[in-house]
Amino acid sequence: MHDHDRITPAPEDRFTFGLWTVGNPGRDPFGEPVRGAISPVRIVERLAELGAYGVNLHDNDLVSFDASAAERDAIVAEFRRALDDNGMRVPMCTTNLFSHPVFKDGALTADDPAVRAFALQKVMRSMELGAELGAEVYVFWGGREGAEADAARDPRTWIARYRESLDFLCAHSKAQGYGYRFALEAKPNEPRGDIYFATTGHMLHFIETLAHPEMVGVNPEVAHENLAGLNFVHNVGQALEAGKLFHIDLNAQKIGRYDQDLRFGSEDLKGAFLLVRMLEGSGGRFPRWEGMRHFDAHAYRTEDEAGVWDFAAGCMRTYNLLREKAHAFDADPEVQELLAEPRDPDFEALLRYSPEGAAALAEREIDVAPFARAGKRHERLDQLVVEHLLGVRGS
Ligand code: GLT
Ligand code: MN
Ligand code: MN
Repeated sequence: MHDHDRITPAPEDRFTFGLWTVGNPGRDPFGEPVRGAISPVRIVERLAELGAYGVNLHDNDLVSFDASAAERDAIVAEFRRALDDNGMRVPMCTTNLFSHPVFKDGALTADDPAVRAFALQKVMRSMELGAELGAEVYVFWGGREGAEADAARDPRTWIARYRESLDFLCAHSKAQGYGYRFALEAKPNEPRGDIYFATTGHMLHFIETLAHPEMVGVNPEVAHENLAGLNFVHNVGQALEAGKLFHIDLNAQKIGRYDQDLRFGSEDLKGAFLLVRMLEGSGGRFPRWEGMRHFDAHAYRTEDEAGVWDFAAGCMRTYNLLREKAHAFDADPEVQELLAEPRDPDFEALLRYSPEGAAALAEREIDVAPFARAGKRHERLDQLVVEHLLGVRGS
């Protein structure tokens, strides 16, 4: 296969974008939109041309908040046609529980039972829309589930409310036969001063307290874990190890800034490389992750529509370039040598617990001096990452 074929995005790469990502008009807290809205039908057509697999959406990315039932049906039918005509799918759907003023102090965790009931009803309708479009993953990002004034409610209160809501919605999905897998997306702050369940790690624990934990996993986002100052590869790795990586939001972020949602790989190229290497199962120690490679990012505010498509193509090309770099890195004999795991059957046997083994280990003399002395050659290993990325090694 030619390099060109491995890098040019194709549906088998499983790239998806949110309607809200390429559709982002460049509004920010200080400035008006800089580009016009791009219709969902046009987004489907252009992304298909660029080699994407599908598009994901919030209910209100497609159907406006106050659309009538008849308007909704017409919009969905037109969108469905565009998907079919362009061979595009909708693998993930979610609910906008953050734009309308009714959600200003939370949706599923709001104090007023009527607001919580409205939020549940909105999710139920949106789940129905997603099911109609073939979505299999349902994302929950609690953008307004948070606080500025923490005196307003005790953490145990919002935790219990969020649990009750998710238990309700899991039961509803089962009863309707939607077959959804729910993916919880964490973020520490923005738009609230603090958002509840700040990180993917918080979500992983909370999931185990639900009535249907097997239905629920996580949707980590590069920028969000970065906002919390955390190591994204470690957090995604923990989710993978737990069998809980149901979805992923790929983008880029400069440390210490607002939530930037930048083009994938445009910052922290080494972090992006290590992430792609892990997701692709490069080196064969662990399997390739089979989920969607979803981009939750948007073009710079300096761009017009042409720049939006440059942005989208860039996300996908960079992912594929990093995938090829990862395979070349793991095929490099020097890398393989540096990564060879030390074997010592005698000590390995002592690591498996048995009462006799523990007694034997307690008595065993271990000469630690050679291990204390030996360097790990991580300087060389990390330099090899840099040399592969800069193209002076590998293909
Ligand atoms: C919003 C947010 C994202 C979430 C989306 C899903 S919407 O753009 O910033 O991180 O993934 O609700
Ligand atoms: Mn996201
Ligand atoms: Mn974000």
